[in-house]
Amino acid sequence: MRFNNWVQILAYFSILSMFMTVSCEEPTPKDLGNEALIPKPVSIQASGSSFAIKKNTSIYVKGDNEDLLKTANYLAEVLRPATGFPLEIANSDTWPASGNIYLSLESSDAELGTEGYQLDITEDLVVLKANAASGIFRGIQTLRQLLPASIEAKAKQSGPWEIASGTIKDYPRFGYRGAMLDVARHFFTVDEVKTFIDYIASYKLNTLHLHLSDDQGWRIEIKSWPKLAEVGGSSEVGGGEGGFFTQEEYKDIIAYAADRFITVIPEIDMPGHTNAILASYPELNCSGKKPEIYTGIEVGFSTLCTSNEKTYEFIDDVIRELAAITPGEYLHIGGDETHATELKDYIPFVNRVQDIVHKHGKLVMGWDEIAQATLKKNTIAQYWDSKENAEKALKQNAKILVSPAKNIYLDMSYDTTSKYGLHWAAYIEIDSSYQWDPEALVEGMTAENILGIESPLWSETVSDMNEAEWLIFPRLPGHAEIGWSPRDNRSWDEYRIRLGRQKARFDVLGINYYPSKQIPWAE
Ligand code: NGO
Repeated sequence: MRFNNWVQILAYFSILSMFMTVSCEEPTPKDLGNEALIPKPVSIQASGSSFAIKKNTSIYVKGDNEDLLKTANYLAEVLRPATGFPLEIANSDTWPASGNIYLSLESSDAELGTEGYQLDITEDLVVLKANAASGIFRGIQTLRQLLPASIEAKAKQSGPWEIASGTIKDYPRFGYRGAMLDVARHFFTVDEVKTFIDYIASYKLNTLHLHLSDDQGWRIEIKSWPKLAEVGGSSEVGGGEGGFFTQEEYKDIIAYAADRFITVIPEIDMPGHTNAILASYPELNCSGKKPEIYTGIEVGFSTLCTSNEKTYEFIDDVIRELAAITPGEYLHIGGDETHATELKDYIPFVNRVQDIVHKHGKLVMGWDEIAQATLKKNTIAQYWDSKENAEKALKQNAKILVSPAKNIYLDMSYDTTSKYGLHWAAYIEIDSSYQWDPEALVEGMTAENILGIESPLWSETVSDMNEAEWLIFPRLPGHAEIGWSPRDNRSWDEYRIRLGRQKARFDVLGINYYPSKQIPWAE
């Protein structure tokens, strides 16, 4: 190109700069198919462009469904800190103008069920549709992961806040996707439990199992047996001060979880794992003697006195109070490792406790040992160790919650150098925590009789959430994918890259994750 004078040169550059300004307004091309989403959605169709959240973007909600409005508020709260935008919420029965986000419960797609969603992202709009607010909530987690990791920051960041365009249709493989937190071996505060809830919510889990009692501590206020909290709550592994949740605090945890479409299942472990109960009420011990408070990590040495009627009065009171403050349908009765209870006493005990739980309007869940008893209708056996027990449960037509220790226990160390964790079941590196399938573990245990999967975090070796994070991350995202994504869509070689790209998110959230050498962590 030749310019004959300065006027021509100026004209050329001013036209060029005008063009460049306009092209900056053009949507950035982006590939939805290349986003590092975990769990991996059922189907993704990329359309090569993007939507940008800007300062005047609003969140429109169709209809006046209260739960839907809650999800809109949740989304706004997720987006406001980092964007610094107001993200107002408005009601609209028609599609909003360009530049906005639209949440609607009019999906008319039965395949999505109650937790599935469809996300349609164009240059103009983000439309998130589902059959229920729980589906919208799960879809919001996808939207979060489609934004830059800095969206997770608590203070304003520079953006831009672009989301790759296309369509995602997504729904879970299993209806139950849970995690368990052992607040008994070490006590975790309400805020720490809420942090855990936020972590599991971000990977689309829907159940929090709280292990509320064990030899080392009792963690829930029971008004009719006050010494449980006073005495039983005063200890933990290693001799720390322990703690317990008041019933009000417990309700607060439940409400926080419910806002994230997560159900809480409380566990009172019995007849074993009961030293803290016996130290609070020695009359429940067959010897009548008060045992020493226990702060070690052995298992299988304690038992409630199964032949004493007082034991069943005690259980009735505890279950009654707990059922009254627990909206979910299940109560977990433990039942594991009862080496101090004879089988002839254990079986009638489990049968009777199931009746007590039913009397108070709840269904029963228990560790796989309970399958040695007669499982009542709808009782769930949680398979953690014994295939034989899982088979016994299947023979009784019970459903199984899949939590095999050697695959999914979050408290297993990664390798011999791990600073936290136990290794009685296995060392579980990221590859082995991801490369297994719930339907390939026990003969006859298939999708029809699997309730879902759950990742237990036992807390013998971790005393607060920061330490726990090192065991949770980065294994939990892989478990979430096993529970949510179609089996045939999963491959370790591809997953490890996606996981590596979550690093920026872990960093922004300040998560103390284990930087496994198996993962290509993306800078
Ligand atoms: C076992 C045991 C727990 C331990 C855990 C440690 C079950 C169901 N009972 O799992 O008491 O804390 O292992 O990994």
